Amino acid sequence: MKIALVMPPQRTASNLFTVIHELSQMEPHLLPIFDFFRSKMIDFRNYPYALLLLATIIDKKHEVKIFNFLDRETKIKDIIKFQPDIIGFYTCASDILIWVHEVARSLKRKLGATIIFGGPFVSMTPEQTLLTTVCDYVVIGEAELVINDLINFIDGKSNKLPQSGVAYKRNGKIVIKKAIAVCPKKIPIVDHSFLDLDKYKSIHIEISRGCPWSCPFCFINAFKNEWKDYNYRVRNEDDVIKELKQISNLTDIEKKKIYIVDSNFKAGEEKIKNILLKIKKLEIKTSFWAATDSLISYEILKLMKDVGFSYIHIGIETASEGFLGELPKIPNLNHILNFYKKLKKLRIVGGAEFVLMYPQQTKEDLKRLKCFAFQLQKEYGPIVFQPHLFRPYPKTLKTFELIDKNWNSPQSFLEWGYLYRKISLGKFDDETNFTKDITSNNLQSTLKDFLVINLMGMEKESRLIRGFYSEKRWPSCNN
Ligand code: B12
Ligand code: SF4
Repeated sequence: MKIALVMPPQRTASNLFTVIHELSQMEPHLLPIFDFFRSKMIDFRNYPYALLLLATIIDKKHEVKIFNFLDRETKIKDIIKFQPDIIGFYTCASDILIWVHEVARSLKRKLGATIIFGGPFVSMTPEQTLLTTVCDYVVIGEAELVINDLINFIDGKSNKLPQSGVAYKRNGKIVIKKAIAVCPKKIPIVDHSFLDLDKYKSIHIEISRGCPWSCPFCFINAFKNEWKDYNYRVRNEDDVIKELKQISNLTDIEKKKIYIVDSNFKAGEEKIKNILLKIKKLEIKTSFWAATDSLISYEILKLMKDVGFSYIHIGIETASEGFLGELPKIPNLNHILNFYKKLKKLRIVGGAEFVLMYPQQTKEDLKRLKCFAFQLQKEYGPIVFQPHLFRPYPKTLKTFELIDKNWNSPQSFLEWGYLYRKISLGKFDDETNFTKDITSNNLQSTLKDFLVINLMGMEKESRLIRGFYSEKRWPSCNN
């Protein structure tokens, strides 16, 4: 069979707000000038890792092709030319759901192919997805244990559908078979030769899956609510090493950046430590990048530095007591200060991700967060601050709380897409503003302040834009 795997584009709509937002994150990837910068330096947003993994595990008797719309060169007509029997779409909680809805419908009409959706969003909304899209099968959760049995069934080579991790319609009813978390040994050594690696500056690799924490707004929380054995797992050491060696055989790895896609690259530190020690022995002179949490030890960070990590980011999320109380991963703000202190000592650039427009967040909270960031930048920079906008993910604790407070959650796949589009375009009304205190204008001004705080960090690093900022801008933070 011919199988097309489709990675949707980064987003479907933009306006002045999205440009301000991306500038504040130091990633103005929608600005055409950034395209040049991105293709030459940081194209980490382009790599369709989940689809490479799928292409690796799908039985070799099938012809599989990846259509990666993240790279902006791929066109719908390329899929039509391929004439696939099955089309699999990646989905996540963003406005790309609108794109997936439209493109799947149009391709179903033109080609009559079987449509499969997978990825974190549909894993939490299988029923709604089957009822409100042209999708024939939803793969719930991790695809490793499911995909080949499902394809065999569609191909008519087997009359049994997988017994877990899939949802479909039968005789007018929706059948949902709950997912099973894959054991680390079953996570494959991904075959990166499905892509022309010379075209990419950043290559993705996975070392662990899941997260030991369960922050109430995160997709991990939804996964843990849905299936009991969704735990933190570290991949087999030798598999990781083989995958890295494979990459260095395929391309000049020393000219690449390796982005570790793990949600939290740290826990089970012993296993991670062994992997790091083995990577160190490979003596690859490349730059690694990963997300962790503030509890990581100096010893591991030091080892990461020796291995070649140049950028490590954590979710600082907030600087306010109330929100902090919901996050066991951050015992208190001192842990965050200490984390960046350690990075500074090791000369590793830090990243800080946090959430704006979180339910019940106030203007006062925004101010506290800005001052905290300013202090961090001044003392421990360069740090790249990345403000994210709160989006309710289906089946998380936070979303259940909103529903309890009478929020009308979207009732279809497309409605979720429109909700996320409104948020990313900065359109905050009764449906999208969960703070009740912060307006779109407050938010924009906060984003601009974070751009300045980020530029302060660049100045520390490059001394290029001296004078652009002034501490006078932050009188209340200097007391
Ligand atoms: C790398 C990454 C990106 C990259 C690359 C795009 C991508 N989607 O891979 C970039 C930077 C572009 C990106 C952008 C965004 N991302 Co992102 N991203 C990640 C990250 C860190 C790793 C993804 C990954 O490769 N995981 C490893 C693979 C193996 O796991 P997986 O993707 O879940 O795939 C497995 C299954 O889901 C399934 N599967 C996946 N796809 C498919 C498709 C089919 C057909 C089938 C059958 C099965 C299947 O099989 C795979 C193997 O088991 C995850 C967090 C995480 N650790 O997963 C966030 C994450 C996926 N991103 C997220 C979000 C919200 C976004 C953005 C909307 C952010 C923004 N505001 O712009 C955009 C959306 C753009 C887009 N088109 O995807 C959320 C999604 C939440 C949710 N509930 O849906 C996550 C979970 C982060 C988080 N903590 O909230 N992202
Ligand atoms: S620590 Fe990060 S990845 Fe883990 S549950 Fe919290 S937000 Fe999600």
